[in-house]
Amino acid sequence: MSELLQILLSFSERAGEIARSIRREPKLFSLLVEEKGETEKNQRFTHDFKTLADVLIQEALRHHIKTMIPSLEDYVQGEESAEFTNTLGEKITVKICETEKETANLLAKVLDGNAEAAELLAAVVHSDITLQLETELAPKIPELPINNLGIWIDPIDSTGEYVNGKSGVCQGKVYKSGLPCVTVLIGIYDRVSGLPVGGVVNQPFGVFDEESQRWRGKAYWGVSHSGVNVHNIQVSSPSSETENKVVVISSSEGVSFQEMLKKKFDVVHATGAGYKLLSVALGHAVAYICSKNSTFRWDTAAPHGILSAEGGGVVKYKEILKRHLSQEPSREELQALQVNYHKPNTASPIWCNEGGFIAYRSPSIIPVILDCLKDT
Ligand code: 2IP
Ligand code: CA
Repeated sequence: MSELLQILLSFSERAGEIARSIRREPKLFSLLVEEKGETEKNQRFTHDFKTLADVLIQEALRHHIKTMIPSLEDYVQGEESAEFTNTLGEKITVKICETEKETANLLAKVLDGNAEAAELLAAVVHSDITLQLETELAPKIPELPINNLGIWIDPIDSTGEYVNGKSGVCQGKVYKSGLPCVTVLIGIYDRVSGLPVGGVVNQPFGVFDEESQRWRGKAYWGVSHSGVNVHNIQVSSPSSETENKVVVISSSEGVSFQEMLKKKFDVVHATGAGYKLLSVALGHAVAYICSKNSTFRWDTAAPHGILSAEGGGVVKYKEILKRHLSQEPSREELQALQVNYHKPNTASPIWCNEGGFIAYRSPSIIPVILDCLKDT
């Protein structure tokens, strides 16, 4: 049983609850959204949003790790900067304080003195929400070497869908957009090899409960360490790899790339890098292909950990294309092409997934994809 995984799983649920409670109160929600600073802007978005929920979740994890596993504190990296500007133009560094009261006072500054909202948020951040690992799986999880590990967090992936708040549109089993595409991503990697060791993906808006008229979360995890793979994913149909022809991609991919894939696959545009990776892990799609520099290590680390535990992975797209492989690559070949999490790129943006990637559950799909794309 891994104490770290238990801590991160519980934390992901707390993060999900922070995300849900902010959305539940529309007045609070509108207060919390501010436009991202120019320098932080994602290449493709004209309007990208940083929410206080994002920053709060990230800093709450940092605080939590510091308390529970102090030796890991310096190895938690995330997407967001902790700086938040309120409507008075004051820059405030969001952090979780020792007491709920102190956190509420700090948040009140961010919220232009709205004490009620600040108290509500501080209460969720300091609440003790837990989510237990499945009792039948917990004993199978290997102990992880804490001193060699690093953590990547994307507190809220698919911020656009989080802000829009629509319930979502499905194509087959894949949501193309909407709140189910929002994920909290916490990935664990080995600081020496850079390879994923495990991950937790929490979908704060996984299911809408008609009776309570509230969203409930879903949490997925996987661990792959020293030859032991454990995960809580239940793939509905084991033969889906051959029947399923769905490949998920970003709507920002070029037309000719999409046309090539359509020769062999049903191409579905879905929002959220984390969600597309989760769709592959769940067997709702056979692969997620990203041909550009449009994602970051914090987007892929957590689901990469789950895919590894399932025997799949996330390989570098441009590099695998260059290999002209006509057969299923060997385990070693695939291992050498996995996206890593410890080395920044030499050019900016330093943590983007340079050259794109292919995420898969089953290595047998790789030659089929490469055959489709051989003329790119
Ligand atoms: C985004 C988000 C976008 C994704 C982009 C990510 O992260 O996942 O949806 O674009 O690559 O960086 P697309 O949906 O077109 O794949 P965030 O929402 O955290 O900025
Ligand atoms: Ca993201």
